[in-house]
Amino acid sequence: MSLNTNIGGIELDNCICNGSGALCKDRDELINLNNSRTGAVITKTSTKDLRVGNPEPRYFDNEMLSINSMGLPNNGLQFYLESAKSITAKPYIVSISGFYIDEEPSLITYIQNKYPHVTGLELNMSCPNLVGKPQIAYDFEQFDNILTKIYEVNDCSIPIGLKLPPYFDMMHFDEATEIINKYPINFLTCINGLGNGMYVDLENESTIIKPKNGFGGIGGPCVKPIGLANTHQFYTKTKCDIFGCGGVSTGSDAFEYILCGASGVQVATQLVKEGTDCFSRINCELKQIMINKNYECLDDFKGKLNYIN
Ligand code: RRO
Repeated sequence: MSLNTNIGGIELDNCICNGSGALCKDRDELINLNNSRTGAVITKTSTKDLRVGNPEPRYFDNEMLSINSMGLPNNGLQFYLESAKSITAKPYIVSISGFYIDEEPSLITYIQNKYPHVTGLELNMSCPNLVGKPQIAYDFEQFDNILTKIYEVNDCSIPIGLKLPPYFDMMHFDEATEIINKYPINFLTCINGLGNGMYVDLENESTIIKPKNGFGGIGGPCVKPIGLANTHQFYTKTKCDIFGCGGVSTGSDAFEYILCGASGVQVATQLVKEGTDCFSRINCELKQIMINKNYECLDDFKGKLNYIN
């Protein structure tokens, strides 16, 4: 019985990983992840310079959802590149803001030459919380232009993935797919938070987070159906491996994502709630489901979703 997998050329002993943004910003958090059962260490999305992010309160969660407007607080790309040496136990995937890559696309060559300990890159094309900036992958022209630039100026021997926003319309799935399929992208992470949701604090008759008058990215259990749908759409429409993300709290959530075509899953809201113990728990729960169903490896059920007729 094994949960090992390969995502875009990155070999993982365990298909259950942390999602970018959750407990992966500072050195202690990265070391904690290195010592945990996560299959890979994925960093907070990084920018050129350190950012403190948006004013607090900027995160809230309950049993149904999380809402955040962190505003990309991070220690700057150089910090995450230098931290690679400390991540000795598993693959290390550095998340980079799509806006930063747009400004300096040759960064990818620089990273692969100078930081061989970095295993892969996840380019964030979908941050919903930057005041005055769109989510890149909703602006198809900009999305395509950035990818053109990336593959023009780099040979991209390092595995590259894109973190996508959720799409809701078949036309949008088709448009995004047409762009993605033009480039040798190694993996997709489906999905980032649902942009610009709102949670109302009934007792105080107010918003629950401060930035953008309460608008924030929604994650947690309530987004799982959207994450599953996006995973399955891109599984059937592209050749990219997929990290399923959005509402993974249990082994059965992970199983559902893999059934929809994911090669691995990322845990974000649940990681914030439970801490790094969530990885071994979800790992055990997934293995138990596989034992009950007589499956020995992920390929026994990956993408094998039945359509009822
Ligand atoms: O930092 C954030 O506000 C943030 C980012 Br970069 C992201 O990609 N997704 C999200 O929900 N929050």
